[in-house]
Amino acid sequence: MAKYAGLSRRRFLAGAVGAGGLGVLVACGNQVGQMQNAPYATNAERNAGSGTVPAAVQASAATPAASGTAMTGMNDMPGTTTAPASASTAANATATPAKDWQAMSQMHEAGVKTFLAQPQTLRGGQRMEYTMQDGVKVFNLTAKPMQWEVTPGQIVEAYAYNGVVPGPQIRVMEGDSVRVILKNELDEATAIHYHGLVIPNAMDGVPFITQPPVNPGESFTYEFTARNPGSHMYHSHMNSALQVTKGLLGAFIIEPKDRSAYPAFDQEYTMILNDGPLGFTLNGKGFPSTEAVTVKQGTRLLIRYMNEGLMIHPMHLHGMPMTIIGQDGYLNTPYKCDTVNIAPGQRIEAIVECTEVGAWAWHCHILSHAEGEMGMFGMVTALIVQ
Ligand SMILES: [Cu+2]
Repeated sequence: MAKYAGLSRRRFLAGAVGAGGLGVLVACGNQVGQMQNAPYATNAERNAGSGTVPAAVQASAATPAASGTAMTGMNDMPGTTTAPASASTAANATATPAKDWQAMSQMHEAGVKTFLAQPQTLRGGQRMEYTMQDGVKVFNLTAKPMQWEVTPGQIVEAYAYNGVVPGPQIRVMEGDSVRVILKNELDEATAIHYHGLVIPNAMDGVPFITQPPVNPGESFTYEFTARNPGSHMYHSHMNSALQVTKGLLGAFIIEPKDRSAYPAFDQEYTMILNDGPLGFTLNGKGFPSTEAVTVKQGTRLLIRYMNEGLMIHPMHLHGMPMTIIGQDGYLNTPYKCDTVNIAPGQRIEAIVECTEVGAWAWHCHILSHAEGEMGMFGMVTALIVQ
């Protein structure tokens, strides 16, 4: 028990939230290069995007077998006691306590139990209310910093629209007149880009290309007609590698006027992927705070995947195939798969025939975004078919 003695999962995750920033992006985008100088030996650090590792965790990371596994993502070879070669490059590889596999299993179990109990937490992405003014649907968005709980006890500074990550979902009908009033309460300039929408150039939301930036304290009004149906997004287009990964994003769904060409579905779920200062998240939460999706057997579930992060995330659903029906709001020839790559900026629409009863794991299959020695984290949820 020495490795994890006195280290609860909650404390572990909370303690790892420190410097924040984009360290996690560098680490995961260029793991090999990073290993030499700054080994990312723990999952919580990846989850939190932190450059600071609690002392207790550093001690455990000094275990060559553990750090080697975490850094390279390779599985330990069964029956092998030799540390991976890469572990010898870890600066702190000194003592080699025996691996505490029971503690490892306990951490895995604790995470799953917390997830299945579905922690009470503020969630983003709810459908946004609007007001009708002279035939125009008016949406008000305020961009503001806030403290956001990513996993139980893990509080991170986020930038949020209307106090939630992701921002509230804007949903209109094809042909609707739309007005979005952005108020900037950040301490830096911002702007909103309507990603995927066919829109007048002046409304495209790119500072210095189509509009002046919206400075701190200022407002900006966007007005356009919702022309092309589909699963689109809205997000900042200013300092976006930071502003979007910190939370300035949301779904912008335009429903088609003519539904006859669109495949039938009973229930839908929008899943926005992100990576960065909040860690690896699904709808603004990391496992075990991610939202389980519960359906009745026989449901045809429409999934709207959207990637607002900086990395590709291949989302894998256990148990049942997904039928990919469209990308970026355009219907394509359907095809079946169980793992679908979602690149940054892409939206993928998939339908699942929920035929198989049970709790089915549903996660990014870049495993360093999903599971490590401390258990599952980040981009993991479940489809629960009842
Ligand atoms: Cu991923």
